Order: sequence, then structure tokens, then C-alpha cells
Amino acid sequence: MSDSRLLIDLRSDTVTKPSDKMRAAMAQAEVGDDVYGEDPTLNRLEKRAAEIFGKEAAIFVPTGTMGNTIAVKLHTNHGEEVISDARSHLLDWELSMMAWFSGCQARAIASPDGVLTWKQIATALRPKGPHNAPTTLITLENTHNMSGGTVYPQETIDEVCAEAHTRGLKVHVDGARIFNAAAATQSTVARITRDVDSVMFCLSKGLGAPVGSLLVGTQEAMDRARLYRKRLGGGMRQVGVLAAAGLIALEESPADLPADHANARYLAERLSKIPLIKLDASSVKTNIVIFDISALGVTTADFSRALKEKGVLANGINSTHMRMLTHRDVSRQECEAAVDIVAQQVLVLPSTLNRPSPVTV
Ligand code: TLP
Repeated sequence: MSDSRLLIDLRSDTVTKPSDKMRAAMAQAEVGDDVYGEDPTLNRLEKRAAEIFGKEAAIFVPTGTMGNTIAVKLHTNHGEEVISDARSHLLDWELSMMAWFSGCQARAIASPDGVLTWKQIATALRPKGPHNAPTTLITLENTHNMSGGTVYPQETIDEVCAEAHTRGLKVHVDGARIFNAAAATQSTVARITRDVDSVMFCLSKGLGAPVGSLLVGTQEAMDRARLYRKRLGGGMRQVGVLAAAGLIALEESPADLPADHANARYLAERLSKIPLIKLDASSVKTNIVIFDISALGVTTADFSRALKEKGVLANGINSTHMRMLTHRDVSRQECEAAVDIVAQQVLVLPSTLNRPSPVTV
């Protein structure tokens, strides 16, 4: 197939392209040098983000990874422990930044749905003592990417914050997809993160901006965050061109997320009916669908290649599980076409890949 063919891209919600409205706003953005704090469009974006989250301040960062990295640094000292769930983005996908930049050790807690309860956290706390690296920070990921976009119950977050704060511990939320969590629970991002010390959220995922994330918290913490951002090479200049698209994403895109969730649920329901694919469709609450293809007798890398040949892009998260994300650049019709292609591939897969049929082995 030629490169110009129409691909249905379900690899991530990071793949969206800026809308015409975003491109126009970027072209016309009023800008200044943000290292001097003089970019009016960026200043507006940071102010709006803080307002929407009900926190004192926010800072724009180029990536979610940088936002999480700075958050860990803000709340810890070298040689301390950070509690995270074992499959969190912070632990598995951010090149050990917790260790590299903050000198902290991760205490990973396994959790099937990515949701950490206070009961689980309490058993992993490390008190100050001659042998322990003390725990100082808890990170929660909402929605939880590698568990299929699962959403924290509000009472779980509230309890974790209350218990953590009575012990002098901080709570950071990796809210790359916190607006998806709000849409799924018909809540607001301000309520969800009311008691947390900081939250990072991405404009560049479901909200559809081309670049950028924000870290939100107290004024004092965000003032320090500015210095860490500069150290990491994130002191940007006329960044208002990005902030202009970000403002549209922040103000307008959250209302569209329920459509992505409905598409994900549609994908999940149809995928779960395909023989040998394992998936509990009722667990899909947001825009991420993860399904087990181990019974097909092929690896996810083989399966991805086969789907790509037919025009569908989707990756494995390991050798047995595929991940598909819905987003604003994929329609219901494209979701229908994608599942049809998956179903056809499952039927022909053993022959196309020259392997015995998984049904007969
Ligand atoms: N997630 C990406 C990949 O890195 C896996 C994706 O395609 O889902 N927190 C969470 C929960 C994320 O899912 C991601 C990106 C990040 C942080 C980091 O954001 P970026 O990519 O902007 O550094």
C-alpha cells in the first residue's frame, strides 16, 4: 500500500492533528518571551488552567513526562520513596526520571485496575528510620492508561489525600487524561483533584492540541516548578503559538470526550464478540480499549503488522495485549471499519502469517 492510503490510527490519542480553528488561532497568537514571563497567550492559558482546576497557579510544560518529572521533584528530596502503582506511566514509560532527576526510589504496588486504595498504600509506607528511605509522595494515575482507561472512584482519591496529608505525605495526580475521568464520572476536574497537591494534565491527548501539558498546584510550588522546568531545558520563548491551540483545547474539547468514550465502548463490545479475543467490554469507561490476543497464537507485533497492511494502526502494550484509543480524529464509521478489519484478520491470520490455526492446535 502507498503511504497516502487512509489509515485508521488507533495507536494513541496523541496522534490528533490541530483543527483549522486551532491553526488559525496559532497563526494569530499574540506572543512574547515566556522566559521573561511576557507571553500574553501563555499567561492566559496558565491562568485559565489554574481557574478550571480551582488551584492557585499552573505552568505550561512541553510534555506530560516533564510535568510529572517536575512534580516528583517538587514534593521530594533525594533518597526518599515514591509510591506508585506498578504499571503507572511514571514508572514504566518515563525513563526512570524519578531516579534520574529527583534521586528517588519507587515503591511499586501491583493493582489489577491501576487504582490504588489507601489500604494498599498504607502497607507500603516506609517510616523514617535508620534503614528506610522514607515515603514522601504518592502518585495516582487517573485515568489509568495501561489498565484500559480506568477511573478512580472519588472517595478513593479523597481518602488517600486525607490519610496522606495527616502523615505529612504529598499526593500528585498524573492526570494526562483527567478530563476523560471527569467526563466518565460526570464530575469536574476541580472536584476530582480538590485535595491533591499537584496535578499534571495533557492538552495533547484527548483534548487534541498539538503540543503541551500543564502542571497545576500552589503558587509557591509552581514558582519552584518554573526553575526546574528551566533546568530541564523547558524554558520556551514565543510559546503563545502553542498556548493558542491549548486554550481552544482546554475550553472546547472536554465537551466532545463523551463521543470518544461511546466509540471506545462500541469498539470494545464488537471486539469482545470476536472469537479468541479476550476483553470485558463493560470495563471500558473512557477512551482506551485493551484486549488480550494470546489465544490467537501470534504476538502483538505480528498482529499490528497484519492490521497495518489493511489500514488500521494499533500497537501492543506487551506481547499479548493490544491497545486501541479513540480520539477526536477517529469517527464512529472508522471504528466500525477498524473492527471489521480486526475480525477479518483474526479469520485469516494463521494463513497470512504461515502459522497453524490457533483453533486446531
Ligand atoms: N502516554 C503515551 C505513551 O507514552 C504511552 C500514550 O500513547 O498513551 N501520563 C500518562 C498517563 C500518559 O499516558 C502519558 C503519555 C504521559 C503521562 C506522558 O505524556 P507525554 O507523552 O506528553 O510525555
